[in-house]
Amino acid sequence: MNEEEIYEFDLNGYIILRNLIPPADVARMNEILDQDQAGDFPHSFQFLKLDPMFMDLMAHPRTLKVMRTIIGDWLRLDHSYGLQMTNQTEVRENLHGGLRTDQGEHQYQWAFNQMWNGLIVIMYALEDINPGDGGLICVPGSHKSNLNTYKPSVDSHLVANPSFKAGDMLIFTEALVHGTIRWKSTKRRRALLYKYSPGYSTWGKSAQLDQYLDLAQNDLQRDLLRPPYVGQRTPLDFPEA
Ligand SMILES: O=C(O)CCC(=O)C(=O)O
Repeated sequence: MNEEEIYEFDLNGYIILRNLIPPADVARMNEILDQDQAGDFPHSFQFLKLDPMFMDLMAHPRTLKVMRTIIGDWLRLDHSYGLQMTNQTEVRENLHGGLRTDQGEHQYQWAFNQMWNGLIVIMYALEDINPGDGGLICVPGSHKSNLNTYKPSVDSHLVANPSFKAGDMLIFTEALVHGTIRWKSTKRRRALLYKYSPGYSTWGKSAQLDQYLDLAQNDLQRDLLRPPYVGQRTPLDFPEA
């Protein structure tokens, strides 16, 4: 991340980076998901096992470069899932997360001239999200809020509904107050979420990652699937971005 990007992430608790997934790959991923869902349209779904391209995305060199700045050299995949909605999808509109919620795991701190984070979300859009479409909402800057007993209402002027295009990624810290509102567009929402943790911690049950080990195609992918530990942990061998 360059200084401008770090400034933006520090200021807001999230940032959008453009053109991560080429259009042909977005189309192929949508095809694979449509085929797998066979006419159903679950709000949340699993996808990592469906095709090697999803494992490749987990280890995307540009993504890992950004994660290195945000989390550090010792990082791991925590869990992944997809989200999709239509304007018929029932949602409990909400804001959740925030600094030191979830047993203190969601963290955001600067020390020794670098940021320190807990669970980080990468949300890749597989369909465009236009202004006012709904879906993900957040309170920019709330990852540094000093009042953890208060959350604004979902329609507060403090709440943003970021828009970004298919193939772009939005990165946010779970220390950011965020949530979901109803999807309003006549087109569907679909996004892939990959969540990364520091190498020493886990949010999900880390044994759930074992099922993906056989699908890992190289040491980098295997290293991303390691359970959390500290002693003798080696940093990732980061690829050229
Ligand atoms: O994108 C959404 O609708 C909500 C995502 C969310 O709450 C999360 O990733 O923790």
